[in-house]
Amino acid sequence: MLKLPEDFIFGGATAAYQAEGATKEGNKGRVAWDTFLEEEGRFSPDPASDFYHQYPVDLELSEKFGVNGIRISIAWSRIFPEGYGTPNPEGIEFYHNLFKECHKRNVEPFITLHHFDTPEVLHKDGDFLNKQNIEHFVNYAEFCFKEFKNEVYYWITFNEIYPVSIGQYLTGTFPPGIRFDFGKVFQSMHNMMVAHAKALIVFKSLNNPGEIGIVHSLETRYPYTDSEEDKKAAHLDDVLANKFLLDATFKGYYSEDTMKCVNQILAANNGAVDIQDSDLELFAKACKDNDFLGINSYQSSFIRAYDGENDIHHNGTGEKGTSVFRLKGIGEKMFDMEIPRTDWDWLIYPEGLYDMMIRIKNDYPNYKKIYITENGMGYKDDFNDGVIDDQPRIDYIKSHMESVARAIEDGVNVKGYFLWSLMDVFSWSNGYNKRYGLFYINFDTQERYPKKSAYWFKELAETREIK
Ligand code: BGP
Repeated sequence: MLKLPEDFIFGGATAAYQAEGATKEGNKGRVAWDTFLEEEGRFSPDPASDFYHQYPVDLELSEKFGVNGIRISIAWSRIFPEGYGTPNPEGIEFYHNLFKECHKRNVEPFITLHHFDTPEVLHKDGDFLNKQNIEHFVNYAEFCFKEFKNEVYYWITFNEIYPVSIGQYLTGTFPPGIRFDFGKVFQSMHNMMVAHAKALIVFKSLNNPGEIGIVHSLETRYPYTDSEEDKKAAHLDDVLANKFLLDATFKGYYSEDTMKCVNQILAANNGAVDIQDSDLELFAKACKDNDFLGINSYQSSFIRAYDGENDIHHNGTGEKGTSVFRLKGIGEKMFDMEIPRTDWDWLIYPEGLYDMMIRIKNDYPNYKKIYITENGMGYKDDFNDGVIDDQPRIDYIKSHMESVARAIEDGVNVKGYFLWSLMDVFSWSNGYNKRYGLFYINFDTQERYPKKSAYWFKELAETREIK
């Protein structure tokens, strides 16, 4: 039986916009998502999990169920409603109280500065395509490093740069809803990496106690068959989703192979990216100072060669078999395979997580340590008189935990695992029926109920044995 190390973090993950609700309280500024969701008319970000008011309940439950770490993000627009300028005392006080409660419950907070929710004023002005917004982000980060230095030890600059950029400019599922603009995808990823490097340099210059890292969505791409065409397609998709960002983070430059693939993708899609020498100087300086890498991983992809036009259908309803993801000049994601998948067509393949950790150790040996900062299973939970039997989720977590334990045995320095999500939360493009939590939420009453997985997780955290 596999066992996890003694100092391992058994965490739960959340994000401000998906958990807090209260989008109009406490002088919070608007974010682009507010308008986007209003216009779409499918779901509302209120009440979400009402974490803004319920956090003492969630932290008490965390302590009771062995959860000793929590990922929380600060809503930038609670601190600076317009993105910059005068800070908002109510927002600051809210986070002081929240972090205090974490410590009271012995739940270590890991704090993300940007989890998809740029203030609307800055978002309208180009979000991270506009270099001025890099400076606003770095100022906001510096403010938080100083203000919360006694309560926060672990800092994360960005959550998932790749999904932000493709959501905004490729699939159109995130505001501003633009599709198939590869130039903007690469530019926004690059500029966010510049913002990360700058924030990291500022953090180190303050000499605060603490650690800083970044969370990337890192999911392994495999060729659908052994053919050279499929291998090439999988490699191009890997560069787009993984290698471009990993090179910037840990090498401090984009390798020759990475740039060759980027240019090929851009040429096929009439796009361009502007990378300045001064940006690369920042990367070179910052790449040695990442204290940890956060890996978010839910699925793996199998890619087949494809020579048609861009074509995407986002399965945001949980209607199995409706996903389409074909990219011009790259390849096509295959869904209908002999591998189990969720109702949202996410392929359940824990080997992909193992392979990614081994790859980091081999290709980016200066990575220091890894936290699995998100992993979990979206599932339509059944609620039967307060009993929620989510055995498929337990099987999912167990198999991924086994990948983590095996990677540790094979020499990868993994220090913790954060389940997405601690309690049920609002899902950006899937609403409220895609549940992930250890704790079920009745979104009408905001009552919490531990699922079967919560009891399983508690035993895991107590024994550290994966059974
Ligand atoms: C990650 C995000 C989370 C969360 C999760 C599940 O990409 O960091 O915020 O939403 O995915 O995704 P979804 O809600 O789309 O199922």
